[in-house]
Amino acid sequence: MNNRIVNVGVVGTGMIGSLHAGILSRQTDGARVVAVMDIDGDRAAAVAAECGGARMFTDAEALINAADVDAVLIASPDAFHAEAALACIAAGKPVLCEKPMATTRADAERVLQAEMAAGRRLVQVGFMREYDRAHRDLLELLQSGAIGGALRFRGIHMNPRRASQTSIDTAVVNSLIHDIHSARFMMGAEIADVFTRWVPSDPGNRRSARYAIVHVSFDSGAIGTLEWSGDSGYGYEVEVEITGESGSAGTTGVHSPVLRQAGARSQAITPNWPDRFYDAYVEELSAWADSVMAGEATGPSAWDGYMSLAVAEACIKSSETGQPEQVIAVARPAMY
Ligand code: ISE
Repeated sequence: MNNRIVNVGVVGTGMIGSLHAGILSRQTDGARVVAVMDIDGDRAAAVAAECGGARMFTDAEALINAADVDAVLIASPDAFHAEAALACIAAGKPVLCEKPMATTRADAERVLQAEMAAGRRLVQVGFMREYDRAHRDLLELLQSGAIGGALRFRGIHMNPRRASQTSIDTAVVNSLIHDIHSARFMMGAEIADVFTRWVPSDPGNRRSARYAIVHVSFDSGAIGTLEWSGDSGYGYEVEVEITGESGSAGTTGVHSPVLRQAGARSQAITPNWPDRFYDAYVEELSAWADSVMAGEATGPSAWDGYMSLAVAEACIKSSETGQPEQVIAVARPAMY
């Protein structure tokens, strides 16, 4: 790495990969995109051109091991995240791995163990809500003691209708995993057990998911709910509300101006997550570039990636057994 700018390789140039590549090229002072990988050559070529002529690869390992790539951003489909993260650790390269870090607890544990064997943090997981102004302000308020100890977490995560039917397993691992992480970082506690209830989107397919509520208990004694919709019918919204011993505090999901007109009071709602969290992605990427430059990963860690999958696995088990389920996880290693 020359010591002024981080040369990034982007694995996966779909919706989130191209969003990251655009922000890294245009809005992140300390980074530039020098390589992109996708099995879809046209998509890779379009993103490479937008990044000012990045090199194109069709093989993730080749990009990860390329000598001119200092750090890697993994934005391929979820099932490929763990192997790519392991290849980055083996190459000793810092990596921002989109969530989920893996699709199973066992694979997440492989990434965790590999990073521990490397002896230093290389992995940051893309839980971008940690960089969202509304979430940061709320966390600061909680930490100031303004509402006393937290008793209850409520997460609300409304998605517009998804392109294809989502199973409860995918809803948890791909989407509700954000709320699992939010609950952990906002409450400063681990989730100990979960109970999943949901409404199928297709009455003929019990495991399809339209709306889910997961009840959680924390190891601090607090309780909570994670509410998720795969078809809100109105747009995209994420909110957090925390009840404390002496008050309650929450984010507002909607930031647009209040419009009073023609006998109505209204506020526009963002259509989907790239609009709602754009600023958070910009913050996340610039913090990541700074951390790569400083030589030490910061932000959501491989431990967060692992724990979120341990909770996700318990949520899926609960959906199968119809009972509350304990979260099974290794003890938190000293490195985290
Ligand atoms: C997507 O992958 C994201 O990460 C979004 O933040 C989330 O809201 C959406 O449900 C996911 O599919």
